[in-house]
Amino acid sequence: MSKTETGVRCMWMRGGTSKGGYFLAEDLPADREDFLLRVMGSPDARQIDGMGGANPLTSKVAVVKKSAREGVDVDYLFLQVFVDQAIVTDAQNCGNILAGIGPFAIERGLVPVRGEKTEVSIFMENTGQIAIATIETPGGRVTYKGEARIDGVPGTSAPVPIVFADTAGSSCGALLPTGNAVDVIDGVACTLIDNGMPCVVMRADALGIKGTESPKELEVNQELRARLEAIRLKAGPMMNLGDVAKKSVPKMTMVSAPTAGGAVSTRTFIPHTCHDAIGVLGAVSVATACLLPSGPASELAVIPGGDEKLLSIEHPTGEMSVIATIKDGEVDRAAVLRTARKLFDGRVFAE
Ligand code: NQM
Repeated sequence: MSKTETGVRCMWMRGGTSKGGYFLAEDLPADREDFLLRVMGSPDARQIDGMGGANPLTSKVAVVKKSAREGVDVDYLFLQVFVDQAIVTDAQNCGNILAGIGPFAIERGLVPVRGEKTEVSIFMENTGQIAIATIETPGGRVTYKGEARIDGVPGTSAPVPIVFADTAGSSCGALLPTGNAVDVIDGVACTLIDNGMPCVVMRADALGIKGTESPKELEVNQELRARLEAIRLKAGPMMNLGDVAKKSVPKMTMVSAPTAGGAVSTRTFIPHTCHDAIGVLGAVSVATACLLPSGPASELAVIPGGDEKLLSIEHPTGEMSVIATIKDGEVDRAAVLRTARKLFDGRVFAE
């Protein structure tokens, strides 16, 4: 019997504000793409015949294996399964699904418990960088229970702090792939930036919106969507990403002045659905744009003093705190707090 018939071992997890299927690389069948489309129920706007939740944030996959790299525990490949198109892409990373990798790796026996807390070093295959996640492992077992709260998720869970270093130019080759803090595309001043996630950062008012609208309001604004997509298709090649028509990057973030005491307010298309919050590495990239000497984000941002800056990136359902450490005038490392939860462990079928 084939793996599609016998089912494939899989853990379904919430990672940060995303949700998806976590697989060991060795468990996946050879026709990975067809299999994952079938598992999620894509292409179909409702994903009615699969596990996907009819939103890019709930149609995600993590593929994990023990790492052969010196000093690294596991390799993590992120796959975005499009909802309404037959596309499975590794062209982006995901810092939310990343939050579940440590617990998953410990539960599957890839990483031993190292004390009351277990540090897991994760090589992110999509972009070639390392993240360090700290997992709560009291009494020798992963716990998902705890008091940490993140916006966009009800209730509290065990904290999963994650530290990133060397994320600049993860997909674009340089933090500022055009060498400029500002490029003008279709008359709109844009910062084309990649500190872990390729993003186009623009002022909301340059696109005729206030920046405080709800994602639903923005999603029905056809004129805005058309302008954003036209800018995105031009920005892709400028960011060394090539033709991005069928890619989920760059993300399109519109910034406005903070309204809740944070550093800046954001609304982000990822890239065709408006995010209810903001991606993790998207937030790190936008926080970095706030710290540039010029550009749409830095001219609006309220920046705290010191070399360890807590930047609260406001989004439609709250905020994401990014702690940016500055060295020689540039962002050297970034840290975020996430949580994760095991939802289901079993076999998934794709017959
Ligand atoms: O930017 C959404 C998410 C993400 C990706 C997206 C992410 C990140 O919220 O690191 O986490 O931008 O596709 O899960």
